[in-house]
This record gives sequence, structure tokens and C-alpha cells, in this order.
Amino acid sequence: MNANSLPSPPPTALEALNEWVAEVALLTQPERIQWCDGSDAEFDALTAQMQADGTLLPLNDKTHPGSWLHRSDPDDVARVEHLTFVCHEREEDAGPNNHWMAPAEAHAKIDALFEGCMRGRTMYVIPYCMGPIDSALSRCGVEITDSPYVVANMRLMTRMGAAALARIEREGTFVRGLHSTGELDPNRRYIMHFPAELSIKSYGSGYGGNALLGKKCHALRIASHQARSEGWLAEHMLIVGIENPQGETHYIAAAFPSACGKTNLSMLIPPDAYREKGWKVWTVGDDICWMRPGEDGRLYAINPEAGYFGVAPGTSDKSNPNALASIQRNTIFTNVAVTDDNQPWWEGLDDRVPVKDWQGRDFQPGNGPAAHPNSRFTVSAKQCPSYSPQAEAPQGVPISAIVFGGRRASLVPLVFEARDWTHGVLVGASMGSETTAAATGQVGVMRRDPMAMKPFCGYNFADYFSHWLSFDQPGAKLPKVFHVNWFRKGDDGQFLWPGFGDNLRVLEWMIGRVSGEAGAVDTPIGALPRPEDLDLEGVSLSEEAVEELFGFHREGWRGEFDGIGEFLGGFGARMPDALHAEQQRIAAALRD
Ligand code: GTP
Ligand code: SPV
Ligand code: MN
Repeated sequence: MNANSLPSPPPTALEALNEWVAEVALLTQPERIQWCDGSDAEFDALTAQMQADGTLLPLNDKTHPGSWLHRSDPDDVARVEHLTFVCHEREEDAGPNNHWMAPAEAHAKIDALFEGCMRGRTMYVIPYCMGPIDSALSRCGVEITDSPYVVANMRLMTRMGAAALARIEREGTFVRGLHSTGELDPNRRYIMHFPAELSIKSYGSGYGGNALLGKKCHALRIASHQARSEGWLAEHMLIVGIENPQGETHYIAAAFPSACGKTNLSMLIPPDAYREKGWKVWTVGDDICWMRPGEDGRLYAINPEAGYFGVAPGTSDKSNPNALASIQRNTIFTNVAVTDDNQPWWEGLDDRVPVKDWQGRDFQPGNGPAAHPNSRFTVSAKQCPSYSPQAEAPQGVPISAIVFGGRRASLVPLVFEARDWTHGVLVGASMGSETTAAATGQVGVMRRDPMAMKPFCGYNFADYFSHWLSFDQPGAKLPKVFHVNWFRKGDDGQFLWPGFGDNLRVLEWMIGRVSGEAGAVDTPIGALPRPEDLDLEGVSLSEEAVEELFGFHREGWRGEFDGIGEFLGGFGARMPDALHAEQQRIAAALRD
């Protein structure tokens, strides 16, 4: 194909976009080019085509109308952090937290893979907007891909099509994302980011965060870098509204690493006693949060996404009824198992036994889990019963509290509060968590995952922490900062805290701290509630559980702070002095 066979006239007058599309077509040599308009007709045609070629398998039409199963290549089931690069001119701008390649080298390497890769295939051009179309906080991009599965997922996950294109034409700037599934060979796979160019190139994977470029690649890696120069924050956070019985809603943003409970917390159903009193929970976002200071000095947040790409295993009527209700129709399931009547199934859903596992083999327990541990559902956020009426508000929602948390089997209590913003930034910067199936590699290994952004920060963490610190300005009304751990385990290896809906008890305490009503005791690591400061009525906790969840263990924290000091030291002189000072202040208090 050559530039002469582009559709004429092209559907946009934006020269920069047409030129880029022509350039990519020249490189990748597609059979044809389809500009996506985001319409129902387009979606229906794509899903019909994928159903015909086996990319999508229809599910039980009575129980799950308009829903499909997609089985990805067994070697392509999660993000690939070791193949993900952040390509600044200077390595130190990417920082020790990223894999780095010089931009020229990275372009050469990945362009060689793109050469002719779309021969015989359709190249889709997807204009999309991250955030409400009419919000000043939103940012647009265009993804070019040869995967109809990516197009269908982008339709559910973003505001995609004509309205986005109109905004792009008005603004003139957009993030350029080029994607091809390629041969799905893990040895010919790269996810490359060029923050200075606002561009992304992804080759050789069709899965989730590797391929839906609006999500982690744009809305976190590129956006975090852009946010630094523009004075805002792009974070791996859910946004949830908690409405108390008086009808006041507090919005909380929470950063937990991948597969550590964001979707669940964002859709929480209050325990019965809370519901009866009138508590309500509203979902604004389940994975990504963009926020910036408003005129009143508070941080205002939007969810740049329009759908959920949620972890299936563990999702049930008990753990997350809102998610389960959301995915009864118009949902794409990826790598789940199926039952004998062709319903999607995963571990933790219920006690039925599936007939086919995620690879389409007859299910045999000896083959491992029936659903892949990182199997997911893709669904429009609008289908969530708790979808917040404020989720589309162009000005965003004001944030009352920021929460950090990870999977920590030991030491870290259920909840504590940072004493001020600088301490809060340290709490975020020193987050640790056990790895999960959301990325390839070993599961259950404790690593530092600052602000849940280890895989997603598009620049040097030291600069990122400085940027966070810079929000502490005169006139700023910053949220309080907390740390939670839903994953504390007892000697028997069982979770000590019931989690899920009962997490509202902890959020209520936070809101009480914000309004100055809830009690706590000061410790060197921050303010901890006593068990009586939380409403624990109806929760049965052993004495051991109470001691572990609410206790402060000085010895263990000394070791933890040594580790934190070493971690900060790994960034050299770039690490802000204020964070070193904060770490030293607490380490000294722990020695007293
Ligand atoms: P990503 O989409 O990868 O960013 O994950 P996430 O942070 O949204 O995690 P999600 O809410 O999907 O939860 C991941 C897993 O943790 C699921 O298997 C949940 O059932 C489990 N989980 C979530 N919340 C809790 C909790 O409060 N307690 C316990 N024990 N498990 C939880
Ligand atoms: C995560 O891993 O944090 C996800 C899934 O939300 S992915 O889109 O693959 O990044
Ligand atoms: Mn995530």
C-alpha cells in the first residue's frame, strides 16, 4: 500500500494526523485503513467479524446477552514489565524505576518489527478521549492498531470516535499510539514510550495494558510526564464517593498496586447495618485518576477511563456484587473458563465446576486454575449500578483523602494516617506490596511499589516525588493521606481482616479524621486508630487479629525504615532532601 491509496478525502482536516496515518501505513503496509467513528454499527460489525473468525466466542445469550469470550495467546496474558521501556534522551530522566532505551535506538528497533507487519490486514485508526469530552482535565489520543479486539475494548474503555476526533481537531495535539499484535512472539515484543514526543509504540502483544494504549501507556506513563510539566497528577488510583447518612459525599482516591483491590473498593457495598443507616457508595473510577488543584485549593479528580478492565477471579456475589451486576451483559471476557451451558466462570465465582479452562482445554484440576489468574472483563462503566452521577462532571470531584496500600502479610497495620503532606508523600513513596499475576513474573514477592506506580511512572521516581511535594503550596487545601492493608495474615496464613464491604468501616474512620471527629493515637509511623475508634459492630475478630491489625510493632518498623532509607538512597542526589529528612525523622523516633 502507498500513501496514494489512502481514503480520499481523509475524514479529518487535521494535517498532522493525516500525515502520521500515511506514514504508519507506509511502514506497516496494511490492506486497508478504517477510521473508527465509535458508532454502534461499527462495534456490531467488528464483533460479528471477530465472532466469524473465532477471535470472539459468543457466550450464553440468555444469561449473558451481548457478551463474548476471547482467549488470548497463552504466552500473552499480562503486562510485560521487562519489555516496557521509557525512552527519554537521558537515562537519568527515566530513572532507576524504568527500563530505558535511547529514543533513536528504540524507534529503530521497534520500527524494524513494524515494517510490513499489517500486510493483508486492516489498520484501524482510533481517535479517543481520556476523560469526559467536555472536561479541561481530559486529554486525547489516537491509537493505530491492526487488532479488532483492541478496537472493541477501546470502545468500552474510552470515549472513542467522532466526538474525540472533533476535540483532537480543535486542540491539534494528541498522543500517538501505534500498536500491532505482530506474531505474539514474546521475543519480538516491546512496549515503548516516548514522553517528549507524546508517543507510544507497542508490538507483539494483544493483551490489556500492553495493547489498549489509552490505559496504562497513555493515561499513566505519558500522562504522568505531561502532568509534571503542567502541574497535575496522573495516578494509578480508584476514585470512590462515600455518602454518609446526612447526605454528604466525600471522595477518596486510593492507590493500590495491580490486583490489590482498587476495583473492589471503588464498588464496595456497605455492610447491612451501614446500608440501613443510609450509607451509600458511588463509583467514579476503578483504576486511574487524574487530578489537579482547583480554584479553592482542593484537588479535583476525573476518571480518564469510560470502562473497567477488571480482574475476574475472586469477583462474586459476595465480594463485589456491583461488578458482578455490571458484567451480566455487553461484556468481553478474556481468558476465563466456561461452564457446560457456556457461561463465563472463574475461581471464586461460585461452586459450579467449569467444563473448559481458559485455554479451551477440557477442565482438569491438575492443569492449574480454570480461569487464568489475570483473566479479566471489559465493560462500560455505565453498566455499574453504583456509577456515580458525578463521574462525568467536567470539573471532576474534590478529593478529601488519598489512600495508599498494598499486600503486606505482616507488620503493616490495617490503617494509619500520615501527619502531613510531606509524611504522606513518604508513605506513598515507601509503599511495598507482594507481586500479583497482573504482570508476568513471580507472584507473591515483596517489592517497593511507590504509589502503585512502579510499572507506570513515565519518569524518574525522584522527580515524581518532588512533583508530589510541590503541591504543598500556600492556599492549598490538600487531602489527608492514609495507608491501609487489607491483606494482613495470621499465623495460619488466613487474612485477618474480612475486607471488601467491611472496608467501609475504615473509610468511615478516615472521613471522621478529615472532619476532626474520629480518635487515634500518635505513633512514629503516624496516627493509628484504637479498635474502639472504628465501628466494628458485627465483625468477629480474634484477639490475635485485633493485636495485629491495630498494633504498632516498633522493632519491625525499625527494619522497615532501614529498607525505606536504602530505597530512597538508590536514587542518589535527585531524591528530594525533604523525603530523606522525613525518613530520618521517623527512623530516629523509632529508635527512641
Ligand atoms: P488491577 O485492575 O490489576 O489494577 O487490580 P485492582 O487493584 O483493581 O484489584 P481488584 O479489585 O480487581 O482485586 C484483585 C484481587 O484482590 C481480587 O481477587 C479480589 O477478590 C481481591 N481483593 C480485593 N479487595 C480485597 C479485600 O478487601 N480483601 C481481600 N482479602 N481480598 C481482596
Ligand atoms: C493493571 O495491571 O494494573 C491493570 C491491568 O489494570 S492492565 O490494563 O493490563 O494494566
Ligand atoms: Mn490497574
